[in-house]
Parts: sequence; C-alpha cells; structure tokens
Amino acid sequence: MVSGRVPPSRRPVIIGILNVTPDSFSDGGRYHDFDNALDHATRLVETGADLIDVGGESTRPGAERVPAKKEQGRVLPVIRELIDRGIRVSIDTMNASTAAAALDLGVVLVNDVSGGLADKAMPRLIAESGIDFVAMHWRGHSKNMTQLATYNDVVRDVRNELKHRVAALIVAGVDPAKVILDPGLGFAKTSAHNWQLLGRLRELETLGHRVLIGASRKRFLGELLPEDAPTSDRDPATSTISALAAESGVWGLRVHDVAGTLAALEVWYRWNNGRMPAPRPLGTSAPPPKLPAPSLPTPSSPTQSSPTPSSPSNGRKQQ
Ligand code: PMM
Repeated sequence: MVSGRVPPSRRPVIIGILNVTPDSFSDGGRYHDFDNALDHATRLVETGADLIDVGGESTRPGAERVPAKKEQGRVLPVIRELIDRGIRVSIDTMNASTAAAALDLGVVLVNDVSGGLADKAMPRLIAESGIDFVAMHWRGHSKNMTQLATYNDVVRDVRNELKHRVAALIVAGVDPAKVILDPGLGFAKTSAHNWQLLGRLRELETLGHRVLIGASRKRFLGELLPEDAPTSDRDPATSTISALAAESGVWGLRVHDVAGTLAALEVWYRWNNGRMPAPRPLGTSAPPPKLPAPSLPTPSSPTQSSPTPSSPSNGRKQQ
C-alpha cells in the first residue's frame, strides 16, 4: 500500500480496461487468453483500479461486429472468475443479452458505447435492473463511423445528442441518476473533435450527469509520438489527460495504465491541496494566513492579468 494516497472518494473512479478480444488496437489482443486476462485484471486492481471493464468486441474504426454468443463466450468466464475473486466488474457491450448474462453474474455497471442505440432491448434491461449505465455518444457502428464525423460545433452537437439519448432512456424507464455520460472520444470524431471535447468538458457536465472519459491510448494521442511508437507509449499523454479531466470534474476515467493514472491523480490532488492555507500552529489563536489575492485584470492594463488558480488553463469561457 502506497502511503498518503489520494482517498478514492476524493478522486475520479479509475476503470481498468480488459479487452478479451484477439484484435484490440490498444493492447494487441494480449488478454484474449483466459489466464492472461485474469492475471492482468488482478494486477490492475492491485495497482489501484476501482473496477474492471471487460469487453469482448473490438470497436476500433473499421471493426466488424462480433456475434453476441461469441462475445459471451469470451467475456462471461472471465467475469465470473473476477467476481469470484471479489473484483468489481463492468461489462462493455452493446448487446442486451450479453449485458443480461453479465448482470446475472453480478457486474456493477453496464458500459454501452452505443448508449442503448445498437440494441433496442438495452434500455428496458437497464430500467428493470436499476444498474448504473454508461451512455456513450455514438453515431454508428465502427465499420462506417469515420464517415459520420461531421459536426457544426462538436461540443454543442455531442451535448445535444447525449441530452436526447438521456431523454429516450428516461422514457424507457431508466432512472436518470443512474446514467453516466461519455463523449465517445474517437467514435465518429477526428483528433480535432477529441481535443475540443476535452477542452470543453465542463459543457457536458452542465447536463447534470456523471461524466466518464475514455481517452486511453487512442489514435489521437499516437499523433503526438513518432509513427512507429507502440501504443503503450501513449500512456503518459493519457495520464496527463486524466489529471486535467479530474480538474474539470469528471466522475470516471477508463484507462489501460492504472499506475500512471493514479500517479497523475496524486499530483492533481496534492497540487490542489497546495492551494490551501497552511494549518494554524497548535496553541495559537492567530487567524490562518490569507492566500494572496489573485492579480485581476484592470481596464488600463489588460495584458498584466494572470489566471486565478481555478481558471481553466485553456482560457475558454465555461458555462
Ligand atoms: N472506448 C473503447 C471501448 N469502450 N467505453 C467507453 N465508455 N468509452 C470509451 O471511450 C470506450 C469504451 C475503445 O477503446 P479500447 O479498444 O482501448 O477499449
């Protein structure tokens, strides 16, 4: 146990990724094997993951659909064993039948990248089970999603489409308090779209739902690196996003590199604690020292302004 860890209640939930697929872009299908999958998930939990998101269908751009039975053959044995080991599990699926089987095994969350659009039976299942549900922004299946990446203002459009998705889920009987929203980075989004969604995360938060971010090892982070860099080289950029997303108030982070994410969240937490006034020495009645007032812009010297500690670093106006 690492001493002085950020208390889990004071940081975003860390969701460790376990893709039990032979063709995942981000981990090269390494956890398709049952024992490897279990070892990896156990390591992620020992490192600090709060729950493990198990998926059996690749959603990389261009990927073909996997029949639900095949998906279940991949994920259910792993989920059963993880839950037997006392690990909290979420199921990453667009199929209501897979979600239902995983619910019977005891998963605590259903993560549907289609937000309930791909399978009409999903919203009813979520309503009846009362489980937490991740509704990701989605416009179509991986095979043709690249052509669907057209927006007027990506943040406003994604926000509106998510708002309509929540309304449809409520009509199906889903408790809105159970809905977690995800902008769906990389799903019918260009790199520029992803960066805009990250930079303006707070606009999604104004919908009043918990927000989850899945930036981990995605292609837009590969663009920051040499062309032949392995996908794991994207972890430092992912961790930086995790800290910035925490500052933006996200509820959860879906990541491959749990150790790096936790380290980034430690920095974020201590950085914010560093803003607090120093504690008053015992036995003294002096008031605690005041924080220096931030230097505010004056009409005559607009260039002398400096951001207040809570200002977003990108300087964009937040709602
Ligand atoms: N991305 C992938 C798979 N599942 N679920 C949510 N909620 N958000 C995401 O961004 C997301 C997801 C694809 O990435 P992977 O192949 O690394 O799992």
